[in-house]
Amino acid sequence: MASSKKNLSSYSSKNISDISKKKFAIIVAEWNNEITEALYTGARETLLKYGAKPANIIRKNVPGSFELSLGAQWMAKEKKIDAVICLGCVIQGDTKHFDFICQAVSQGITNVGLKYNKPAIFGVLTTNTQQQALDRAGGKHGNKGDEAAATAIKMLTF
Ligand code: DLZ
Repeated sequence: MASSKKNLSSYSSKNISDISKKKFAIIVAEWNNEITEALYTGARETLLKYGAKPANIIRKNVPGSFELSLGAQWMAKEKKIDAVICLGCVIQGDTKHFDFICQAVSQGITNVGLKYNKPAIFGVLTTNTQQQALDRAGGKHGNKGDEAAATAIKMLTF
């Protein structure tokens, strides 16, 4: 499993450009909110650490991960927004919901980035168990929100 070989938060901070004037939208799914709040904290702290201004970080909530795509689209179409970071957590249950949500949100976020020509980051955990999600939301495998923010910054440095 990739995350057991590499801590998700161990990214290089080399060659990061000035992001003090960049504006970020962070869209947070409310499902599994214990996890998604931890992802949000990680993402926000990473943006601030690399020089983003608090006023330039706009947070929006959506009910579940399925709604992240539309939330991302609404924010990405705003000219002032430079990058959109989508945070969610989908945990496998007894039904096929997991597959439909994961497929829809990954495709939806991809489409938003391509349509608006700006980074739209997939910071969605897709795990078999809650423990696996906790491990990736500030646990032993780092914080995927942190990594999502770092990815947005790196794409703006492209
Ligand atoms: C319905 C549902 C289920 C079963 N599981 C999750 C989940 O694990 N993570 C998540 O973010 N959202 C879940 N949802 C809600 C859907 O994302 C969506 O909000 C509803 O299907 C309404 O469109």
